[in-house]
Amino acid sequence: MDLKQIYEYTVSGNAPKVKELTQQALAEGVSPSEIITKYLIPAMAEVGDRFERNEFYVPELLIAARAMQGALSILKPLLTETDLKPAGRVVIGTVKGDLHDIGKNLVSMMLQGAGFEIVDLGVDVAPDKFVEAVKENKAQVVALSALLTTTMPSMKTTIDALEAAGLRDKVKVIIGGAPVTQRYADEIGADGYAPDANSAVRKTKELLKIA
Ligand code: B1M
Repeated sequence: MDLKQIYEYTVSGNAPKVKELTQQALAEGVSPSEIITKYLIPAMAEVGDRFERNEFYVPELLIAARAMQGALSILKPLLTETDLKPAGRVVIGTVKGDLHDIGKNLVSMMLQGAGFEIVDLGVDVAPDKFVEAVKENKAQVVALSALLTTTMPSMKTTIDALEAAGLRDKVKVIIGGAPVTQRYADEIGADGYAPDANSAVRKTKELLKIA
């Protein structure tokens, strides 16, 4: 099969076709992570570029995102199949005011795939919700995602809330999302920054000193 079609049908937002081709690719032995990193992620990047060039508008974004989510719903259980003891517990969420969740879901899935136990708080998560979840779940890592420059400050507010709750030295904070940079992570006192889902796994392992 021509795997590039997964990319093309994701860009054009044909959810049934993307699902069908994903299943076909799996049947032919293509790995779930290859489908995600080589076809689905680049397709959404292309959709983003077209949006920026005013070639795509919100409806096109939504149907492309839905096509990608459809494929991810098939791939997710396969990525998380592991008999290993969890490598650690990660609380993840998109920060307050921000509703973007595709990247966050990918990071979450990749971390699950790498053996981490995930507590996903969803989108628009207030700092006190992160604090509560860290306490309740005794998490080792908090992973914060933001896609809007206007919601990035909520990452700092969340770190401040962890500090105020006396939890800051008990959890590592990793941040990411399209507008986020290493420089911003340093500025707000996060422990780590990752530009994409794969490096989020690498960074989390590095922070927890897992080989
Ligand atoms: Co929005 N949006 N959006 N949007 N949207 C952006 C982010 C934008 C850059 C588009 C643009 O103008 N060029 C722009 C932000 C501008 C800015 O702040 N500088 C923008 C805007 C303005 C808005 C609205 C305000 C539009 C409006 O209503 N006027 C609105 C805001 C709503 C809100 O959140 N309150 C809005 C709404 C939406 C939709 C609902 C239509 C939809 C989201 C659907 C959903 O998420 N369920 C949407 C989309 C799809 C996008 C773009 C096109 C694509 C985002 C995406 O899913 N990318 C985006 C343009 C772009 O990014 N080029 C845009 C694919 C995804 C795989 O990548 O999320 O970057 P990404 O995640 C990557 C990495 O960043 C990283 O790993 C991921 C995988 O590699 N990563 C992490 C992410 N989180 C991480 C956490 C980590 C580590 C790595 O550690 C914890």
